[in-house]
Amino acid sequence: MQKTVTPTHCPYCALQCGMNLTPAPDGTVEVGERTDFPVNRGALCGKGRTAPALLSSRVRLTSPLVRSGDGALVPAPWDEALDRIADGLRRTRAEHGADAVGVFGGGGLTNEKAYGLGKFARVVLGTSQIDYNGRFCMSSAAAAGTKAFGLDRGLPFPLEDVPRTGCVILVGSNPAETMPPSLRYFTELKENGGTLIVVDPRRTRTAEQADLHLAPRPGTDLALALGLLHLIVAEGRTDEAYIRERTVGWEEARAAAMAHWPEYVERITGVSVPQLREAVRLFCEPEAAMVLTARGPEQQSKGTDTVGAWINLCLATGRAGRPLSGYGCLTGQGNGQGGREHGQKADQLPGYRKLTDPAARRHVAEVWGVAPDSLPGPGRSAYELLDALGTDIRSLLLMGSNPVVSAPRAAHVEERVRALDFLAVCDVVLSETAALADVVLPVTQWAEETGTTTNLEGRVLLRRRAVDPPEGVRSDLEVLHELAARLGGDRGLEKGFPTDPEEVFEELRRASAGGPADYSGITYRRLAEENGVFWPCPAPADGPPHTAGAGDVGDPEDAALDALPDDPARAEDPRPGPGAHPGTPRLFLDRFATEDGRARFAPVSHRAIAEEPDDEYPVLLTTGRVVAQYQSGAQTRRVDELNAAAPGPFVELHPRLAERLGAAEGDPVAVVSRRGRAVAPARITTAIRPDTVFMPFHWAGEGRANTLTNPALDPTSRMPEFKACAVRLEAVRT
Ligand SMILES: Nc1nc2c(c(=O)[nH]1)N[C@H]1C(S)=C(S)[C@@H](COP(=O)(O)OP(=O)(O)OC[C@H]3O[C@@H](n4cnc5c(=O)[nH]c(N)nc54)[C@H](O)[C@@H]3O)O[C@H]1N2
Ligand SMILES: Nc1nc2c(c(=O)[nH]1)N[C@H]1C(S)=C(S)[C@@H](COP(=O)(O)OP(=O)(O)OC[C@H]3O[C@@H](n4cnc5c(=O)[nH]c(N)nc54)[C@H](O)[C@@H]3O)O[C@H]1N2
Ligand code: SF4
Ligand SMILES: [Mo]
Repeated sequence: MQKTVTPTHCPYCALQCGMNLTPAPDGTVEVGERTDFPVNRGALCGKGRTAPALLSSRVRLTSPLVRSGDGALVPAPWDEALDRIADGLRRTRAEHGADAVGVFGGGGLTNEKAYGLGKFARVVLGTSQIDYNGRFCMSSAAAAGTKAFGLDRGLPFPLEDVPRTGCVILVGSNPAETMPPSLRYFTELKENGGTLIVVDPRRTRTAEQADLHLAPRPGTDLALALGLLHLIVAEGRTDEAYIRERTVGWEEARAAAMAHWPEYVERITGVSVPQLREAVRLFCEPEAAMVLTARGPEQQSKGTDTVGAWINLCLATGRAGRPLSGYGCLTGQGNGQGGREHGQKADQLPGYRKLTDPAARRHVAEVWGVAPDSLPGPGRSAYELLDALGTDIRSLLLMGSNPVVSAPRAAHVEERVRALDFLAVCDVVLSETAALADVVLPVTQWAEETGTTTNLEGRVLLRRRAVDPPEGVRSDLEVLHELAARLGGDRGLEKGFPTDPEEVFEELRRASAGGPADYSGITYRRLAEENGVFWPCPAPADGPPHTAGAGDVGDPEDAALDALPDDPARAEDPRPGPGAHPGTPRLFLDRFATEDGRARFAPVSHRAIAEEPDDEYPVLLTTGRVVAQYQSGAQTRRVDELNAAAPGPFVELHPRLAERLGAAEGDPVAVVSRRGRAVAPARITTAIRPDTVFMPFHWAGEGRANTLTNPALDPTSRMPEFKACAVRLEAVRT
């Protein structure tokens, strides 16, 4: 029997590693190395390697479930489940108005799904109340990047540039656990003579690789960046010509930095002045350097200002919009980048357009065949939306998130979810949030459907269907189609919700045309042949084939993937003409995307975290991830091999804290904040600051880290303060 090998991409994180999938006769699916994809060149982490376990009907939903009279979730036919959802949403709209219906999406959804969900909310439901879990992810970096550069794309250059720069400062990022195959870019950097600085309150596996590890107190990265800028000015290491020609706002930013004396910064952050000086030397000596941030500095109630301060370092030293230099954010979810571009965000229309921009409304309304005035305005951000459940928002349609585990102040969020009049969840598995729903719809996932994602580099990719879905499940696109048919009355709205992903992508291309994230020159066929295309990529008719800032297209070896004969992506799509835009691997080389082409310094000063420790809650809690579990754990907690590697929650703490508590390794420890109490075994290590404890957030139940976290929001990005809150520790007598 001939085996069908399908080249596709991992379901999990934003690296979107390439992999080959081969169905075996016994119904299982083999994962093979796909070396032609340049980002991971075949390497996979344990999550990617074991991802086919999720395809097994042993762990997933294969029938719709509805809440029966006695309160249990019971299997039901699709038509009944869809009718119930339509009835639930319709009733809320009739009784409380369109804005009483909420929609919550996810950054793991493909571009087609994210686009469809945003359109469904605005066109079919007519609600402004839509947001998604990406708000909890990279929204502070997105806000700061837009302010500084006029455009937000996670990395403005491909990862292949990293090993060729002189120094990388990795701020609050732990790729050794969160994107293991990307670690080679940093080891190659060091092999090439470059240096790596890691900023993390914990000596992580990533920090162990660093030439210099700075371990600030959680929530003080803003002061740290200001202190470094102070030293850069004091040591005369600024690039005055660059500042003059390519930036605006230096005087104010400089004055703010000069008010942050190194000794003052040492007191706030705990990072010593000699270490600050060493960081400045390593960053400034080479020709080129980069700053990359992830969730550490971003998930703070001042995340936008904090990222702005790190961007200031790049601007003051001429390290942005130049070859092998720049600021980038390491996006998190599989489609964390694309998911934030096509309209599931509260204030956004497809193509990264603003919902408040009249021209954008006209353009998108025309593609959708509706009147611009019929489009609602911006709605609430993710946490604010969840907080309004059961009061202003009475019904919710949720696709691609598990907020009762992953949202801050999770016990409150769970209570708000329970207070809803009606909840519908589309998921692959019965997540903790799905278990609270009135109707659960079982949907197809990555390897069972074709769709596009956009990885952390801004590279749009084709994820191909490799296996048939089990009987009983339908795709998210089919769900939107069916609900549009039921809720659109005689308006024939279901036609606006095609179930074929390529047809949706064709519409997305038109909706994004001319927007900041322009996909109009990208086709499924190009994605298959070129192994991904970097946006912006306008269609030839929309402008000159090469826009300003377009860099080279990358390694010729990386291109031309042999698509398979039965590949749906090889449909009748015409080949891109000779004038086709090559895509934009590198942004800002000639000019930034602001009106005058110059970057903006952020005028920022240090401020405290929203909840400083005090006598009652004297310790800082920070949260994050471990390598073998993913996010709320809804998927990875269902994979045996991953559970064996990371079986449950824990509290990482310093021996000094443990001693004061009288706790030994493995003893249960209660962590108590103003929001609640969680209990998990102690993991004692000198790798963490003595004033800080760390908990991963992958588990529900007693060890749920988000029972404790503080929903204080960043004023611009509306990001909650996942990375710092005040707690006290209690020994648990067993
Ligand atoms: N295994 C695994 N991989 C994943 C995911 C997963 O859940 N599991 N999720 C994916 C997603 S959606 C995302 S967003 C990424 C996240 O990827 P990362 O940002 O790398 O992950 P985190 O563990 O949340 O945070 C990174 C580091 O920030 C540190 N930190 C905590 N507080 C602070 C602080 O105040 N300042 C600084 N500078 N650092 C601080 C933590 O100690 C941690 O080591 O990972 C992606 N990859
Ligand atoms: N304390 C703390 N909390 C955090 C963070 C932190 O660092 N600390 N990080 C935050 C970050 S960065 C993120 S991104 C969030 C993520 O947290 P969540 O939004 O909860 O993310 P997931 O656990 O990935 O949930 C995705 C859900 O969608 C389902 N799913 C997968 N594919 C599909 C699909 O194609 N269609 C549908 N309908 N469903 C699908 C999965 O089974 C799963 O139930 O957590 C945030 N919460
Ligand atoms: S690093 Fe991310 S994309 Fe790559 S295999 Fe692991 S989870 Fe999948
Ligand atoms: Mo994320």
